[in-house]
Amino acid sequence: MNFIDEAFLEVRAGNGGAGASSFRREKFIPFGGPDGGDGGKGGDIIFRVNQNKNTLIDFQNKRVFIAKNGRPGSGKNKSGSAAEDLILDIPKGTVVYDDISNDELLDCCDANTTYVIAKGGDGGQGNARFKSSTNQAPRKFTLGFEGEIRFIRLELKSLADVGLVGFPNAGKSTFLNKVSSAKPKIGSYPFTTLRPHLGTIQGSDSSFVIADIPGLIEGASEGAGLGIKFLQHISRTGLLLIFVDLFSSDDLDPVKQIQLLKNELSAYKDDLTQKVSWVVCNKIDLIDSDKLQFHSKCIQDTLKISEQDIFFISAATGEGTQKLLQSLEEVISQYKSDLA
Ligand SMILES: Nc1nc2c(ncn2[C@@H]2O[C@H](COP(=O)(O)OP(=O)(O)OP(=O)(O)O)[C@@H](O)[C@H]2O)c(=O)[nH]1
Ligand SMILES: [Mg+2]
Repeated sequence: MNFIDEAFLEVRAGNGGAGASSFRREKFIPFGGPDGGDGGKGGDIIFRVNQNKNTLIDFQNKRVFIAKNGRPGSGKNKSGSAAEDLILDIPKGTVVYDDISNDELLDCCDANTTYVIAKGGDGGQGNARFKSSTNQAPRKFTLGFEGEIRFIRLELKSLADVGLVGFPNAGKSTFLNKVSSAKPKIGSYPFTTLRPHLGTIQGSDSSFVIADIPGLIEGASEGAGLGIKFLQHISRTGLLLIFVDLFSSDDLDPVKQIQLLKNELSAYKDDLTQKVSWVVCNKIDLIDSDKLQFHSKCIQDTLKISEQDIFFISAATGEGTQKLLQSLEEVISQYKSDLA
């Protein structure tokens, strides 16, 4: 299935039905009086957060959604029936924007919640409502109100706690495969990962979710490689892991990788360098301990990153991953309790 994380829609709620203008006409009852009923309400357009959906693909082809109008009122004081609401299922983590003002309207974090995004118009009043002591036979009635029309942009942002960022081939997917039951594809070629993958880690006391996104390269913020649009999936994580390939070529040494990745993160609209981030140096199984010490010192001295924020692992063998996961569990549960 295709993974679609942005959609543009037009939603049109139903109009209210008109009120009726009618008079009671029965044998032997002269001057029966007005008996026009009210119109029914137009259907609302409702977003329902559906746990089982994980893409906005439903909105890729069909973009205009129109709810039905309310039925008009009729004689004998009969009200018109209200139209059914039109319910649209969206995945958890969808953020809803007004596409004209760009205002954020909703952040749909809770499953099974419903939100009225466009309200149906109320029905008009029938002439029975306008009867008064001075006007016993009013013909007046009102039309129904128009339903709301909105232009909407949907953005799906994964609800992960930890985000992985790194150059292609740094080993992000290998790590997620090793530590969770998620199975993103692994490959020795760049851009193996083409869409975000989420994996749940069961720690000793709590669980947390890690998001693996496609690799970043220099100039991604200007569209190089797969660009930086996937950063939306890590924009609300509590922490980022900057994945570094210790075995890459000299012109892309660990310090250079971190610098370039941070440039791209800062170019994203929310400036993701403001987030807490740790450096994860991967592929320790491929280098000797002198080289490892050397890289560790360079990262600390050049980038002023403290030793406790740097982790050395081998995603392939699993070495060092337990220590990293324990530290993640601690900091994420602290972060969540601060938010609560
Ligand atoms: N020796 C060794 N190889 C590793 C390690 N981690 C990953 N690899 C290899 O590095 C290559 C890239 O790994 P991936 O996990 O696909 O890298 P990625 O960061 O997800 O790459 P993209 O999806 O392209 O961004 C694969 O051939 C892996 O087998 C490691 O710790 N040690
Ligand atoms: Mg990958």
